[in-house]
Amino acid sequence: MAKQEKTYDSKDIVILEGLDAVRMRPGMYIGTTGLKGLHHILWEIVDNSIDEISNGFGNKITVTLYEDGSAEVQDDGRGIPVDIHPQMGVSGVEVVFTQLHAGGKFGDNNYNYSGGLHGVGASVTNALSRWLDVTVCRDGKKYEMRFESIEKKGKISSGVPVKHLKMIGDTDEFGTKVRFLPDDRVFEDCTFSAEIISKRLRELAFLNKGIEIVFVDMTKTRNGNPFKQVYKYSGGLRDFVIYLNTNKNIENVEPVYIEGKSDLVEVSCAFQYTDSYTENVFSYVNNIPTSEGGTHETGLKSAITRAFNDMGRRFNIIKDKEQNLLGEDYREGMTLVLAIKMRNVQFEGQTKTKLGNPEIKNEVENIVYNQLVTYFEDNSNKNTLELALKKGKAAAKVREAARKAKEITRQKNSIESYNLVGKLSSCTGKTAENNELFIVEGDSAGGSAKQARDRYFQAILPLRGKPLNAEKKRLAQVLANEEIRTIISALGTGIGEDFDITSLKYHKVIILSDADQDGAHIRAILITFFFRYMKELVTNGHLYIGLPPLYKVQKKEKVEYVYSDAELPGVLEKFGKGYSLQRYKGLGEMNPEQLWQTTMNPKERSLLRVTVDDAANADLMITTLMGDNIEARKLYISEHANFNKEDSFTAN
Ligand code: TSJ
Repeated sequence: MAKQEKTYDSKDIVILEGLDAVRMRPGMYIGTTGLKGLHHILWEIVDNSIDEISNGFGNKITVTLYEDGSAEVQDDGRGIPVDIHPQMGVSGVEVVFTQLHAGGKFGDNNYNYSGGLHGVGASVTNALSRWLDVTVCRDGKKYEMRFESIEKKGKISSGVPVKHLKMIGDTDEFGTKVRFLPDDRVFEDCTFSAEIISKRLRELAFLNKGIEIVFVDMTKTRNGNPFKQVYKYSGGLRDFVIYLNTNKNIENVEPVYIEGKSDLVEVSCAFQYTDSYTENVFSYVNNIPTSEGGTHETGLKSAITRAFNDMGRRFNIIKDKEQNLLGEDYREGMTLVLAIKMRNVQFEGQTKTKLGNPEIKNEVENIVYNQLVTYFEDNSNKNTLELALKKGKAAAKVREAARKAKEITRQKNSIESYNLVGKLSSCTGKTAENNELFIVEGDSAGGSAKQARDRYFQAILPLRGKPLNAEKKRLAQVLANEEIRTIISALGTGIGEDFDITSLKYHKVIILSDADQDGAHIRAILITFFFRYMKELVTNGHLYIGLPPLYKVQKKEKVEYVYSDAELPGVLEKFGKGYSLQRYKGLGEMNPEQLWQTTMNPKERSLLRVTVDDAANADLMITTLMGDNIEARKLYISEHANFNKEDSFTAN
């Protein structure tokens, strides 16, 4: 924390201005005031407890949602310091909640690893809450403090101490408890999502081996008891990989697990082979997902490639005259998770989720390489090496064959010149940034969409059959599918190693399918394809889901479209008696004008952007929906009955 030499008199003013600035521009501190921002203020608090336990103090965190809309985080660490802070003249607790960036750094022995991208500290949570209560148990005593954001004469003062820190009794417990109510004057919707929270808590439990994380949702009861879930993984990333491969066919029973550290970095990683044809790599820095990868991931990949090639030669599985295999050969079918902890993180990339620190590549590479060599020198692990080499060789063979086949087809019938006549109705405008491609299920809806569109910037591609499920096929087979070829050709980007996002002709690619099971399946197939073979289309935020209405309610001239079952009762109530209700079973039932009005007109429509914030969960969902395990798929679909809006990897 920066040294501050304010006089006592000016202190209060400075503090209040600080927190009020957060309320004035919440976006600067938490990104958005939507669902993501709402959860961000919870993660700010959770991160503090994770740090405390990672530093060796305590082992359990409980997160609770209450019926009044508040959330609570409790840990069994040392408790926030309660003594008067020398420079500030107020208790440590007050400093933490009223000073921006005062995120738990009391001296140099306490690492603050989490916090990441917008690591702004607990004061931001306080600033954006109606009220916030803190309880600290420390050295035999229990303390309490309360903050509120109060409106006076039309002006809100944010996060003001209303009960100063007070010792309220004796205790033999240790720890910190923070409960807060997000401010509905700040957030569009103050309802926490149990799904978002439980997913992130599970991920944190995987990433922080051995920590017990309990999630209690008092707003949901089962047989009169609140919903409760305990996440605790003594295997850490080993357990994470097993979890990610839940619905896949695994090929080495025990994941390979590696841990090590240097002065600069702590590394852990785990991988396991499946019979899938794609690689799945997930990486984290200080518990933050790095979906764009970066230097740590590069180092890991070269360590694996080098170790496999070197050990393959040492055990004569790669013969002297044979060539080394490529990294991509070894990674086919591999689920790989990497997590590192380090200081002075530099994030870069489109979405600031790429690790930039150049020194980290070699650090990670050396640690992993040495450990892998040791691992494979052990005779009992030789099976895994043999499996890796066998799979790598098979993948290399296919790669070679595909390369040769491509050279031939390039000359004859390249994807780029694939015949689109009669399918794509392109738009006239030439600015890719403004252009939109609607991929529409079915010819009849496609026809309506063609009539309805604004032909200057909206292009329509109707899909006739079902596109091929890319999850179970290699690229070459995927490319044999006509629907897929049409899409690739329309986008202009090429595919696989030729993929070039800068040639994308439409910066919005919008999937428009019926709001039924079949439509959901087609949508899932398309998302899977883009996710597997055009990942940048997704990571750069170009992929969207169009949301057609489910109902039309009409009374005389008054018409309203309803987009979800949840909204329907409210709308009907508003109409009173004598309305007519139409349920749309498919896009085809709407005339062009209605389709334009409800689904295509940028001024009226709502789109869901497909994001991969949560790449690990997205992958699990895709393997659940598209993989071999039919029971798992049925269960998923029945639990997400209306997965129009509930896709775990879509958000606004
Ligand atoms: F940030 C916060 F206030 F919101 C918050 C902090 C919320 C929650 C739920 C827990 C915590 C927190 C802070 N848990 N544990 C700690 N630990 C400290 O702040 C702490 C304790 C002792 C010492 C020391 O040097 O003795 C240093 C620190 C940073």
